[in-house]
Amino acid sequence: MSTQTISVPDLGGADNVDVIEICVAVGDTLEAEQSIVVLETDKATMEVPCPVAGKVTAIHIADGAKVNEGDALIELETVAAEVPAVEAEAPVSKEQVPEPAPAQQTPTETAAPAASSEQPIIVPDLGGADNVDVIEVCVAAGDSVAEGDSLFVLETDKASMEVPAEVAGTIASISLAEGDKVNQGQQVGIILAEVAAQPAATEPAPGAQNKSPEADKELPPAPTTPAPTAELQVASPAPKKTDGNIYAGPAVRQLARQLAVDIDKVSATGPRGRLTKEDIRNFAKRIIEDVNNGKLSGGAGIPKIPEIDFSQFGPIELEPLSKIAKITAENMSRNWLNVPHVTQFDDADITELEAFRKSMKAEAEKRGSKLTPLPFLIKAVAVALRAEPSFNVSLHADGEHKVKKDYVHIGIAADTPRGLLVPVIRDADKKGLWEIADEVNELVAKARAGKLMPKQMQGACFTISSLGAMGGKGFTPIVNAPEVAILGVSKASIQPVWDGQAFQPRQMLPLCLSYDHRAINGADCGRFFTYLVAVLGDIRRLLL
Ligand code: CAO
Repeated sequence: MSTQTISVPDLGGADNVDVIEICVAVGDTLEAEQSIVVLETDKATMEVPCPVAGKVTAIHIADGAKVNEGDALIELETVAAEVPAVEAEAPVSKEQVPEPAPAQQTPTETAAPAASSEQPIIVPDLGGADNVDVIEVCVAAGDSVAEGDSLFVLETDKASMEVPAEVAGTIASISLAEGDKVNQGQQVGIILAEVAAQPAATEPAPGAQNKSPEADKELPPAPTTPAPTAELQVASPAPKKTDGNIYAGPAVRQLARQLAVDIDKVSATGPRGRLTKEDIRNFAKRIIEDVNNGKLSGGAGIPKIPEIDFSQFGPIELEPLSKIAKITAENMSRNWLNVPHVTQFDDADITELEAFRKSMKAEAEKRGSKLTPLPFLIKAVAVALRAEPSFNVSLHADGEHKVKKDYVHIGIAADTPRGLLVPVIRDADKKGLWEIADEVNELVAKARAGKLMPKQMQGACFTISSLGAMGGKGFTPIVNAPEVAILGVSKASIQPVWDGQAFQPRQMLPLCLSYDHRAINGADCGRFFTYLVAVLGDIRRLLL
């Protein structure tokens, strides 16, 4: 047994390289080639594998530290006979990490591209790795690229690398897709080079761009420089972050793939905005928790509505959505996707109700009030909720319980200049029609003046959405979860109603009752709705 110090290998001239992940802990038993740390420069990430098997007895670096070639990484207790000259040999996978293309390390100046400005896009030297995964294609035919812009990203088990454009120009073709596998020397596209802008283009490296696959075979043997050098050099001289704006090392990507996590959606907490394995695990954990808590259900995987440039069809103007409109849109989508809706329709005969209401008009004016059909509806719904309490519930977030409510608060959908607001009439079952009418008028006026307090919009058991003043024969309102039902009110009109002997002209009010079928079944709805229609048909029942 002896103790060996494993140090940072040749970094190809890069200084102060970030340690983005330490893959081992004291006491770990490592196999040869097992990753010790992940390092990252602006241009590439790399894993440093352990050259020999052994047991970690000390770690000399911390996550986020900066290291240089030769810095001690770990102490390893090894069997003496197996120990190679650890620091002399680069502790890097020789197969999987791309090795440098010598000419890329020292680009040579050449003349501008010749008459034909077509430049093939060639897979560069991959250090002997075969069938390397294309994990991202950053360009499409027709795209303009600057010299050094990333064209595509490759990944082996140990490293990821961005392949840059050797010349500025336009992508004439790119025959790559995410998930393809490529090999060194393979032509994968063509760039139409900007001839004038290329007075001194970089000579394509042997084994890199502008070179036929055959030419690769004549390459000098891969230098003994360790793979990290290769990777750092092969990467783009002016790289973009991969995956949108996210840096993610190969180990992190691999974990993300295993957990089916889309790394574009994960917030990075690592140094310089880098994703860590912990970020991926936390993201996956949060999703699982949300699913278990019922916060995340339907909606996942629903294809997005495509973005369209409407100006191609005619003149347009962009108007920002108000905050209320955005919240409403979010709530509507959430409720629409989560709640299995059923909407039942019926007409209430409000002939007598209307006769009574009209008879009270003068008195209402005297009181400085206004009596529309709405206060009658609020009162009737409140009474019906008491009579049929199966509607006065919410589903508990734990998915195991119903919350039965011993209070009756009714929300009123109000159209305001800022958007839809729903003030709440508290304890509507205990209030008289005048009180309800006054409260509605006051709350709606406040809503339209933007003066409603959040508390005045909370706690509703049930919502009424009245479009009666505007018209329409019926609609299917969306339940305002966690409430379980909503009443839509359309425009009353005189209809011929058969009384058994003749048609009578009756004032009929079309009603639409949407309910959450998880909480309420059809029979409950039938009872509640019949009761409500009966109360509206004979408002003396409000007294019972
Ligand atoms: N049938 C026929 N006439 C009706 C009616 C009905 N169902 N409901 C109201 N009316 C009449 C009223 O009686 C009033 O006429 P009079 O002054 O002659 O009595 C007139 O229409 C205007 O009423 P109103 O709109 O001022 O008052 P309201 O109490 O009926 O409604 C409010 C108040 C706040 C609900 C309503 O103004 C509103 O904003 N409605 C829109 C709700 C909405 O946007 N819902 C959609 C939400 S998404 O599901």
